[in-house]
Amino acid sequence: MCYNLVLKTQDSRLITMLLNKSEYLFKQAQQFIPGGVNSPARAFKSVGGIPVFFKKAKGSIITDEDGNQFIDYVGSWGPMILGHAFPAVVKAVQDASFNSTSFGAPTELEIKMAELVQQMVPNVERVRMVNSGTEACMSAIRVARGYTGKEKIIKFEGNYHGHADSFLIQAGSGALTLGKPSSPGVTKGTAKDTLNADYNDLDSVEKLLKKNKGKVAAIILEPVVGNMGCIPPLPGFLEGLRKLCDEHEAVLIFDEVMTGFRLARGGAQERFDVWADLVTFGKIIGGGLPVGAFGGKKEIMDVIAPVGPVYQAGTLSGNPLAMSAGLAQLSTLENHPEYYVELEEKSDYLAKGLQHVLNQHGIDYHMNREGSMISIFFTKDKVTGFKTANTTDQQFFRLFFHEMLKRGIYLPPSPFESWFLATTLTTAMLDKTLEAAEDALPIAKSLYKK
Ligand code: KE4
Repeated sequence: MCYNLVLKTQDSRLITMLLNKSEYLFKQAQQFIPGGVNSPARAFKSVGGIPVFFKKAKGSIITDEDGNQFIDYVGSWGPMILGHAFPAVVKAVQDASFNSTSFGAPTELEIKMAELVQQMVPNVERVRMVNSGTEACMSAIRVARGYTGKEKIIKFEGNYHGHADSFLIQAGSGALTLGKPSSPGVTKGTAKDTLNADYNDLDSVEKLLKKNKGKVAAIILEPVVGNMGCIPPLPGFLEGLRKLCDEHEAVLIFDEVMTGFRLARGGAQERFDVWADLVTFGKIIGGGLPVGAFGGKKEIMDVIAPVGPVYQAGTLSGNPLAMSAGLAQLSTLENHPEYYVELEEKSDYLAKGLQHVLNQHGIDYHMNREGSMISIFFTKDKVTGFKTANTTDQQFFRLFFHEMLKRGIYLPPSPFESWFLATTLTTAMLDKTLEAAEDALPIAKSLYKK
């Protein structure tokens, strides 16, 4: 259904434009919201065109405002591991909402959530709920600074830990997508305490540690990167960071906002058997509602108010609605370990199918997959870090993205984002995705301008 829009122009001529609803809504949105979006990652800036406005979703099918349906590989950027509108999550939110949506006071639900997180991730001896991954990560580095009395942090170029000032220096995700990995507005005073190493390069970390001897409070990383596109750790990388943190008395922080409860019930820590000092969570832990969390060793976490002097707070932290949604999702994952086996099989099926299609069409590509996180980089290089991720052909990605969108496949609108699979993807949906790729790739090739 096209959406008739009557626009008034300065000379009072009326222009009737046949626009689809997303185009109309995008024009409307830009009159009230910067860039028409509440997060730049949704703006389609790197792929061009109009961001699709969605009105509903169920399982792995998402429906836009014109009623067009898509197979969803964004999944709200990770939370929807059980698919959209998962019945137990919906019921939990409905039931909780009748008892008020927030008290600003402690509830039993928060204890249940903390207990379940500890059960699934055993080295989280203490955990604090917050409202986003950004809050979780910024709180974790404050705790590390408060605990060690040191000021510098080491992060990795192209890793994204949310939009707190300390992280917006050579960041990934939307910052990288927009070609602005370092943001104006971050003061020199802040930036000087953020050191950037190269992902999968232990030497670059050791150099920074030696150059800043005794000054590094923490090393924070995505144990499997999703925000440069999916980039897994090379063998020994995580183990090497663990060793360096022990040697230099720095806090090792795994940002598992994406990987937590996705790569295994115990996240990347369990999958790679490398255990950080602090871990941050988001996305899946909230079942799609605004929840973040950070936790780890009691000795470290007890520096936080009201136990210790490091201040951290939040009006809506641990609110009953978000806790109910998160508990419904996490307990389903905890009680159904077979879901992780199923996700692995579906991801392997999709990856192998895509590789077959890409090879058939003689496309230069490198595919990274870790569990249900997948990315295709259109490059001859093996993508293991920021530099090689940036060799991806962004024009070809743009063409591929839109040809897939036309065929009802909704991929993350950026070459620097991971695809996320859900348990609700059926073989038929995976096959439809492969058929779409079969059509889309030669067309993208034909449209590509060298
Ligand atoms: P939020 O503040 O967006 O909840 O979480 C920040 C964050 C922290 N750490 C990791 C590893 C993350 O992936 C994120 C957020 N991820 C992006 C997607 N790449 C969120 C999408 C967006 O910004 O709209």
